[in-house]
Amino acid sequence: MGKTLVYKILEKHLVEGSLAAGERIGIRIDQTLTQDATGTTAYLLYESMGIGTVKTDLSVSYIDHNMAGFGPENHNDHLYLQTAAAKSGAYHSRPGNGICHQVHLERFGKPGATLLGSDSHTPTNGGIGMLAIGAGGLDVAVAMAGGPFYLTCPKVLGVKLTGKLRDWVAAKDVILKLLSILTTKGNVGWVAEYFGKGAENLTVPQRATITNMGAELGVTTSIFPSDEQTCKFLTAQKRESDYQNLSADPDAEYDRTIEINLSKLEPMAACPSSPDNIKTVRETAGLKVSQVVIGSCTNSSFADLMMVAKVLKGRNINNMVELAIAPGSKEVLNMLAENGAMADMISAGARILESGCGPCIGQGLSPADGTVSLRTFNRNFAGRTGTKGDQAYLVSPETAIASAITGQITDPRDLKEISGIAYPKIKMPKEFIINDNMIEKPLPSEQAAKIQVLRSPTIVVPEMPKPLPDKLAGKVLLKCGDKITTDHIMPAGTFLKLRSNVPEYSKVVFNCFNEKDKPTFAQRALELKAKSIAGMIIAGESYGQGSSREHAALCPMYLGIRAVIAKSIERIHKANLINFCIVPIEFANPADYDRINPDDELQIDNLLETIKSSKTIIIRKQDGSFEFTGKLDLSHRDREILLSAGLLNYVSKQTTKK
Ligand code: MIC
Ligand code: SF4
Repeated sequence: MGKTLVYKILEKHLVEGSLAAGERIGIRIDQTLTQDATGTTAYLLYESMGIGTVKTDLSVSYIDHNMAGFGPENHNDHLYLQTAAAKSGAYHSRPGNGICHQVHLERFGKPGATLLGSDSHTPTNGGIGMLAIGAGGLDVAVAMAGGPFYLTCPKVLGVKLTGKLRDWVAAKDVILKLLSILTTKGNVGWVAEYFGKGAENLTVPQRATITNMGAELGVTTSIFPSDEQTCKFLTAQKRESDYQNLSADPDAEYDRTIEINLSKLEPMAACPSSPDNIKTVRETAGLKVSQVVIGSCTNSSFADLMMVAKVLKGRNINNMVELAIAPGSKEVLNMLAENGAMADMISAGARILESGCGPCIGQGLSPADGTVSLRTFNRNFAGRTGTKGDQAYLVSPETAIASAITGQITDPRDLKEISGIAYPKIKMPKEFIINDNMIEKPLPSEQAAKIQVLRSPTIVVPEMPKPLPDKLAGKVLLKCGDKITTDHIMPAGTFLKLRSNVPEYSKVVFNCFNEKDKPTFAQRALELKAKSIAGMIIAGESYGQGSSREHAALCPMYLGIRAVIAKSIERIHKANLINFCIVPIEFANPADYDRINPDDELQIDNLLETIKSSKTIIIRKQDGSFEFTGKLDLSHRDREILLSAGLLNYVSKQTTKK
């Protein structure tokens, strides 16, 4: 039987375990990326390992999330990361240089290599044929130190693309279509591998839009073959030497195959408030729009923004719409500035934002109350825009710009009829303007060793977990429903700047569930912690969806949370819980969820022995009224990490042993 591309790359990088779906495996990581919102903890933890120079082929520290600079925190983080990266022999992409995934695709992504990034959209680089995986910062720090990355050997979903996208139908519509089929839950343990004639027709940035939003499916990663398109892109980036031809064997067998005919697709929209709440744009057409934001790591490439500029040229945006555009990288911004496209956007009334995450992570541009905001982003979780009760729709740049002109959700295929606008075909440039002056290169080691790391008091080394007790007496601090995202657990927006200060940031854990004039989740948790009672969380399906932010484990750990009992837990979040010594338990019988209430006092006996060897765990109510069974779906290594009081302790134990 022929091999899938995923398995070919895994095989080349395997350092532990055997390549069979469901087995726990360890793989060598060639490249890592961190961004500032997860990077400060990653580098603090990396520093505490005392490794010195990174052991990967290359590691890049990016600044793209926390850039607004209200107060000194952001700039403090930037200086810390720049000096910590220099000291560690890593590259550093300075603020303004662009969004990590876009810049990585342009300047570093390499077909056939592995990339581990402390951001859930790291699979964007699957668009260039990398095996690119998102993880918590601590896992990335371990990879920087030369440690393998451990994962469940995935099942491979073959996505066969046939046909060709029609005018005004975009790569975004492909992934929104797939989200309508697969939804955001139930895809843990899978990788999506794209192939077929339809895939050949897509450019690397189009492919990257698709692999980017694989994160919303919850798959481990997504990947495209490396072919002529990849070669063209790398050549235009003056990196043709990084090219190699890679694809699945013609007789490769997939665990499941889905076929999408690109010729039959139409513009789609993810409606509030989940990326899988999909309708066709036609179905939502006519809804009044007040804000349109184009950008994010999903849709801010040169071709995306050139198309937008061409539509805007010589026109005005609707007078009731605010249009903001954030180019994905300095490279894109430079190209648009040089060829005049930027002037066309500005003249039409667009507000140009700097190259960074910006509104995608709630850093400004929150929409007005009760209004519709159209975004080319990848996430529209409730409140992520910074407005309570927001109505954010996720669409392609084509749909976004059509709607910015008409003032209502508009199928871009209707633009010709409405405004006489013909589809602007955009050709990929033969050469991009390359200027890496905002990327600091690693220094020779003697110079690196002399760097003084600048760490201001707003950057606090996080406390590490205490060992688990053998008898865990706890209380249910929160019972929540299905699809609780890491944005629910650890809000970003105005709180994002607290990322480097766990005691401060912890005050807003589960902030969306806090009620006015009542003690907050954090206050209740700390009260229990003071009495040495463990906090516990009960949740429904797909707990911890969304981002890789390990603060969604680190901050609850700081507040004394020791167990999460859920119907199911998403991959990255589950790993983060284990890394910070919170026991992830899944209900053996999901109906037991209904029998537990907030404030119930629960107890687990023989916890340590159970973690050591058992696949199930008994949890009982302390009043003796009821007991139920949980599943412990953990690898041997996961168990060791929990028993060692977290990943950092585990790693230092391993190093001492050696
Ligand atoms: C996101 O899109 O939610 C983020 C912000 O990029 C996160 C990382 C973070 O929370 O810092 C992600 O996707 O992992
Ligand atoms: Fe940044 Fe948004 Fe992409 Fe996250 S999803 S990396 S916040 S642009």
